[in-house]
Amino acid sequence: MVFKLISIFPEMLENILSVSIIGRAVKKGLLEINYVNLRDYTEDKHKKVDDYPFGGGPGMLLKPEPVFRAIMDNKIVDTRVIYMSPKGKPLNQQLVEELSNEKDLMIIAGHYEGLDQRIIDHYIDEVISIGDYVLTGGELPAAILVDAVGRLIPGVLSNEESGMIESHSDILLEHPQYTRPREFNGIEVPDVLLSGNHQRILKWQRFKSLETTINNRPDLINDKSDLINEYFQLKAYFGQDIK
Ligand code: 4G0
Repeated sequence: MVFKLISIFPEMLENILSVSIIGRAVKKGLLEINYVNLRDYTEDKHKKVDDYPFGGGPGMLLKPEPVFRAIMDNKIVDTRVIYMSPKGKPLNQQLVEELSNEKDLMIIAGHYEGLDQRIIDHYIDEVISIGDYVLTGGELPAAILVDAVGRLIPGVLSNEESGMIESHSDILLEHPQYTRPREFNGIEVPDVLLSGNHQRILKWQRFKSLETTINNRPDLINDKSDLINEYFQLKAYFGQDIK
């Protein structure tokens, strides 16, 4: 899979994406990431990329011509062109999975108040938001998209790491996990996990998944009365334990 990232700060993206799991995948040749500097597509001597909005208002916009040239110079027939903006459709694991089936993704990282609408309407396939907050630029959102999509490409995660594929696409959040030592700063690992009773461990993990989801993401569970009933049953069952 090839990613083409268009930005006025390509070094920022390269710094993030050349280390850790994605960096390793690039070195292995499983992914290719092309960093495109938008300023290379200006034609004036000041390399100007931004301008004031018609009609007034705060902030600046990216001028359309350099963005257009950068897109046209780097896109091939089946490139899917994505623009990161807080006004986009929310990114979720389902969209990430869909994008992981593409062979060529171009991601435009906007700045200032964004892009001229003519570029969005005519040359962008998809506007995507990583969440309901505003950042100083689209570079971090672009890096997040590359990470989320990249880790689904076969071979990118090791056998150990790929146990974690899906997790957020199913209904419940994951249960808490513990590793050695058994006692840390006087805090014990829950007894049930050391019991060797596999049935009981699975039951406790199910209880904790339900508890975490109800507390942190009630929207994932809303009007699923069967799950709420199951939670209270398990809470009563584990509640009578001596700690
Ligand atoms: C386009 C994406 C880009 C428009 C980009 C800002 C958050 C996200 C940018 C704006 C970004 C996100 C209208 C302020 C650059 N911030 N949530 N900043 N406006 O995905």
